[in-house]
Amino acid sequence: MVTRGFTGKGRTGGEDVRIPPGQHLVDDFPVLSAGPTPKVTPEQWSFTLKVGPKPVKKWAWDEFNALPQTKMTRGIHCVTAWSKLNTAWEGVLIDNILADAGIGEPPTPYMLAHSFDGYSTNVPVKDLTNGKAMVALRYEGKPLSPDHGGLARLLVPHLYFWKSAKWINGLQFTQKDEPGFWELRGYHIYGDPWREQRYTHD
Ligand SMILES: Nc1nc2c(c(=O)[nH]1)N[C@H]1C(S)=C(S)[C@@H](COP(=O)(O)O)O[C@H]1N2
Ligand SMILES: [Mo]
Repeated sequence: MVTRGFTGKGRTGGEDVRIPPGQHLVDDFPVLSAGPTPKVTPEQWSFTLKVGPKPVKKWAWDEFNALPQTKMTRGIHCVTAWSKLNTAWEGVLIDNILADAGIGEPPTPYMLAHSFDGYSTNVPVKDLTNGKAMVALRYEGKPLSPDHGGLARLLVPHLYFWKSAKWINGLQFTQKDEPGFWELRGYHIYGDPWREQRYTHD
């Protein structure tokens, strides 16, 4: 399978240069974590795809890195009101993870992302597929730093950045839209920055 994202073409590469309502631009890259940064070595790292409770495929670090890699340059929008445009990422599209697991039609409409720090977040499958999201392995040409989710993080750039789970270790198909860490603590179940879906009742 050949997939290709936007490859650093900046403003002609399909990047949306608007900023969602209530957001301001920052030049630095803030770190926001609910707890300490987990230490995960390549030897300890693995990624598990589950359908409900049932594991369907598990990749070791080397196996995961052998999957097709795609570049994606996008704006990111944190619910604490900072945005950053044209951030350049590289990693494995969720489409390519599902394809490698032999999953054609998604078995359920929702997914939960799980992380090494116990964090989780829910995203509809349609927001993860068709080139919309990836498990990012590189940022601005370099391996992800530990504070920003290295070795690997989810990147769902069109939703608020809490949906982009750092230190991801798996994706799970769920029958229902099951709230994750922040969604259980008052944040919006979907989190569209363009509609300012910050909190549960927004
Ligand atoms: N595993 C995990 N992922 C996480 C978080 C976290 O605490 N743990 N925080 C989320 C929040 S609220 C935001 S805004 C972004 C911040 O990512 P950054 O630290 O790379 O800016 O990560 C998200 N992913
Ligand atoms: Mo956040």
